[in-house]
Amino acid sequence: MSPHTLMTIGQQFERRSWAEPWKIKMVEPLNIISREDREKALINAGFNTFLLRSEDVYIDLLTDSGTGAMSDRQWAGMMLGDEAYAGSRNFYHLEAAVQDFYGYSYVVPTHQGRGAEHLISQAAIKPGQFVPGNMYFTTTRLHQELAGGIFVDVIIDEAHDPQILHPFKGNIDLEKLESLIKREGAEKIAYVSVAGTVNMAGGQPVSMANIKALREMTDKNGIKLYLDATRMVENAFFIQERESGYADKPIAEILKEFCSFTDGAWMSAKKDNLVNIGGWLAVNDRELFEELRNLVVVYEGLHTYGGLAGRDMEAMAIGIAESVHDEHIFSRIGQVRYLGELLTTWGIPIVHPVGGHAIFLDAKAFYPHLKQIEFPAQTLAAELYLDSGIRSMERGIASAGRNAETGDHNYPKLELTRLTIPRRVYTQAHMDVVAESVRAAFENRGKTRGLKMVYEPKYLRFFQARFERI
Ligand code: PLI
Repeated sequence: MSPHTLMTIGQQFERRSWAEPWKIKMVEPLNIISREDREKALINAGFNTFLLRSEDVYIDLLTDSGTGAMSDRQWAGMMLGDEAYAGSRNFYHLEAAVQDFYGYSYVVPTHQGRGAEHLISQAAIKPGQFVPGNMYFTTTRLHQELAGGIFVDVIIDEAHDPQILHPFKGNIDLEKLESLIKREGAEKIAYVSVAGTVNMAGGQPVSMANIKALREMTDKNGIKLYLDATRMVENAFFIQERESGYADKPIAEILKEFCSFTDGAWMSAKKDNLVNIGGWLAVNDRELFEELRNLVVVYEGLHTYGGLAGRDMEAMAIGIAESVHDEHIFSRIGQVRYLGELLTTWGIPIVHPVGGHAIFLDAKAFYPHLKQIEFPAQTLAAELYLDSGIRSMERGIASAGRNAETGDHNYPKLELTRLTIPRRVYTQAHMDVVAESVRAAFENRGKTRGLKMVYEPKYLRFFQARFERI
């Protein structure tokens, strides 16, 4: 990795320090309950942070999904909701924003990302086809499997190692993809599923060179290439920072260039697009669009609202435009990096390089005495909550679920606890508090016992599974 990639945001702006490009207009008080009450709340929640009540949480780093703060302009846009069943003017604003900033021709709104994943999976996968992707994401893979697809991980090997410093750890390994195409035949590949950034790898980006090469390979074989654009603006930041030729290009330009190499995208607008609810699906193929537009009325709502209120679509259209401001994305990733740098200074094992949306604690390195089946990452999430009321999320064996064919646990190489930073919500002082809590859990690590799973639902088990202390 070049030294350039390690520059702080402040250095990029050639000033000593940097600050958020906004000021706070409204505040929401935080609640902190006693350690004794946290112990009770954790037991009631079956040691699963998804089952905690938010009023029992102090700093909520469960997810960056739908937890961001909207701007005054977005809130003003909410008042302009056109709540017509059909043809809402806010839909046309959203459509224009996706076309302008992402460059796709046809847009279908959905209630959130998984609604869009459902539609594209149903429309583009025939049972028994393979869906190669750059590491799995929980809901994405499940919808691909429910449509009869077989997910194949073709991310570069470096992505599975928390310590390797590779500037684009989200890249697809072209040799792995080529050998899958050769082995199975191009007609057995539904499409290539590429996510920028890669959530489960630590928010790691894909390079422009990689997407260009992917486009060439898929074109040569007549295969479609679809993008999970959920955090693609953050991906564009890393291209600007790390890839030669992009340092002087605005984020908006990089985003559009990247998307131009793909045939379409699905979006959880709850992340990059700065809204509390919403999603969309966009493609360039008219025929596929007709099919998606027909499917959306079955599962989400009419094709001009897709399960959303008009006001939600207005906020999304405005959020899209705000999300590509260079200052916004610098400070967003800068805050994540600030937390990462603190933890690294204190010798706490995290995934490197620090990615776009979260710090991923390496729970295997944290608790070397725990076997993976003792749920080290789930344990660490529980310990952090106990220590300070901070809520994080398991991204390890519980999230990885079971093998669709054998029913065995999947044992991912990465066993991580995610501290996910909501956009425009917390200050650097909150990050200090979080870092100190992680340090306390780290100092206590030798005494920590693991967990056993005592309840396991069939789908996406990490959301609702229950655990007990061993
Ligand atoms: O939560 P949804 O249904 O709006 O979006 C699903 C989804 C799709 N792709 C990616 C990369 C995601 O990260 C994602 C949702 N992520 C969540 C909820 C998270 O906490 O990371």
